[in-house]
Amino acid sequence: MHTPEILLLGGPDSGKTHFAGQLYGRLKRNPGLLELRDTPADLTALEEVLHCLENGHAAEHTSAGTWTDVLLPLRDNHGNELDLRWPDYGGEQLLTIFTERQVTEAWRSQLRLADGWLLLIRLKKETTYPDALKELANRSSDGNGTTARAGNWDGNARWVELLQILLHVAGQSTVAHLEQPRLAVLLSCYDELAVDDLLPSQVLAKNLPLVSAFIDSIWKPSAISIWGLSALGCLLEKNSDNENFINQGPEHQGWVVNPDGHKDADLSRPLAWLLGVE
Ligand SMILES: Nc1nc2c(ncn2[C@@H]2O[C@H](COP(=O)(O)OP(=O)(O)OP(=O)(O)O)[C@@H](O)[C@H]2O)c(=O)[nH]1
Ligand SMILES: [Mg+2]
Repeated sequence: MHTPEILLLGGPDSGKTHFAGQLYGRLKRNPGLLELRDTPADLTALEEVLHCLENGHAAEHTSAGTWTDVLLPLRDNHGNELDLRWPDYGGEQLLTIFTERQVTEAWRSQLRLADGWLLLIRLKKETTYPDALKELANRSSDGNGTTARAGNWDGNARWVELLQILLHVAGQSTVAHLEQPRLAVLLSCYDELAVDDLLPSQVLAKNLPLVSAFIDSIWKPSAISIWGLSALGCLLEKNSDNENFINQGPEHQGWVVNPDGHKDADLSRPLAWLLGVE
């Protein structure tokens, strides 16, 4: 049995838990490239999320100290069987790695073992300061406008620094072009963005140009793919009672935008790409 290891990387509020719940609903009730071949052993975490979604509202924030794993017994569209351990955790853990430059043993071994990284970036929540560079070039500083930015990292710098730390811990060099771990970037909550006709890779390059350039310089083109992900298709709050979720079921909500710009209801596609399933 093939048991690939993947690592889900996403900060607080990036959509990890809702993606996990929606992926589970798809694999179970409305499969695409990947489907469940048995009932996973411990379902509590995923069933809870799906239960909230069936009632039309959002699930809880995952508490900072939590780390849970669910073993998903999967079958691909060629009948190959694989077991995938799907992690979920409080997104603050990823921020702590960045702010404290320390990783726990659990994180270290995950980073070293993983064949693929699934990186969730919710662009709407990223803070960048593109005007600051223009200001620097155009006039001498009069002190205005600088206080709000003082001490705040630009999202570009934060992600690049975090990726460098993670690659270092994983034992990967940042001078060779990487083939492993494969990297799927999921621009989460894609429904929140005005993307016009841009491809997901262009949306990343427009919003976080330094992150896009860093990824392109480190990974081999064949080892990266960039997707839009809207696991829910819309925002759900704790007190929502969304009728589409209640009447049609969560397994019919949400979509991805493939790297070629094509919209697809199969939420397992980025995972299938990461696992090498075509
Ligand atoms: N618009 C939109 N909102 C979404 C989507 N997926 C999740 N959300 C919302 O984003 C918020 C955070 O989602 P979570 O899945 O809880 O995020 P998380 O990464 O698990 O966050 P932590 O548990 O804090 O680490 C929730 O309020 C969701 O309703 C989506 O596809 N579109
Ligand atoms: Mg969560």
